[in-house]
Amino acid sequence: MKLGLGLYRHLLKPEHYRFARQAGATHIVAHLVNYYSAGTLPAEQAGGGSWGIANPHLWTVDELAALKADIEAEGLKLEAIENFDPGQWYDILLDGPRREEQIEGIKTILRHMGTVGIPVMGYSFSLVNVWGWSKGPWARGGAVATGWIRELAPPETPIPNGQVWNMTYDPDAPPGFVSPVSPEEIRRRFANFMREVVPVAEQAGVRLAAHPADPPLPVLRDTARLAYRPELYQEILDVAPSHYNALEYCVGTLSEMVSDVMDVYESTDTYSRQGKIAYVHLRNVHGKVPHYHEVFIDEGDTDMLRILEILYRNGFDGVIIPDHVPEMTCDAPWHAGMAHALGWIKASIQALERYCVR
Ligand SMILES: [Mn+2]
Repeated sequence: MKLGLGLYRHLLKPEHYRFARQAGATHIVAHLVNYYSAGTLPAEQAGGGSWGIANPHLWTVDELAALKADIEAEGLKLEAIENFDPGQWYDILLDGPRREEQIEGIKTILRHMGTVGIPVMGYSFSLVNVWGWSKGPWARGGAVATGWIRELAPPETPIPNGQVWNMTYDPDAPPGFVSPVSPEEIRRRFANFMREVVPVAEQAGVRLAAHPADPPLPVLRDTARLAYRPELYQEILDVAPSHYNALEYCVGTLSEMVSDVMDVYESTDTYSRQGKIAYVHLRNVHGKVPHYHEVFIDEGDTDMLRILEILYRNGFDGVIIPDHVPEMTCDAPWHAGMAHALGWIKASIQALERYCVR
């Protein structure tokens, strides 16, 4: 099992690569979307409005190769790109008039990634993306963390026209809202998308890796969501069975799910046993939707060492990154929070490799 660090676009700089390496990471997961984030989103940004302007630009071979070279120059490997830009695929999500053109765009991106040698593309097939988070001093010692608490979320308005994934792709869109999307309809859109792009992912040698619905609610802002219970993750895999149709396995989101079929440990066993986990987001939480908040990795409801042991015993050999982390009280809250999580994961991997027989 390998330790990685996820970096938002504004953090893709040599000093953050060096920070990752110093903390013992060997791999980077890079976000190229230009959403605001300093590790966690401020509540006012998470709750409403737009996070920014979506960008339809298709990442070129040269751009991706330069990113990879910069990361390798600091002694690390680029494991994955995380998230398509809403500008690249809004009409795939919305089933709009530019869908065919944008499907070709997604295929182009996958081919470019294959050419450069980036093994994984993480994505989240959702119209809403994350929404309605709040922040509070909810982690150990009053560290500020993200949560989803129904009473603290803003009124659940539909998605305004011209927006998807909390970002604006058309500032001149007419007033009004995106039409409601049923569970059958979101499944249909997803299945059609996967049937077209998975063969290209196979040719390119790039694994598509699906994030579950975050927060894991069945419907948000009038739009149905895909994997909001652990057992529904299987539907994502079964739509287009392939090694290249895999999971961006988010332990925190799975811990937040309400299910009487499968808990987070059974889920981790089920999907790692199938070899379907491309990489892991590791974070701990307290509570479940619609009332949970994030905490430090070594507190909260989920026994993270047990999760890592299941992954290890099932032969998972991919990258594990901390997800968002609580902000520690100091001059560098994000760095301290990340360093704490990275150190904890690194020590746990070392302990499993030394003491756990598989
Ligand atoms: Mn996640």
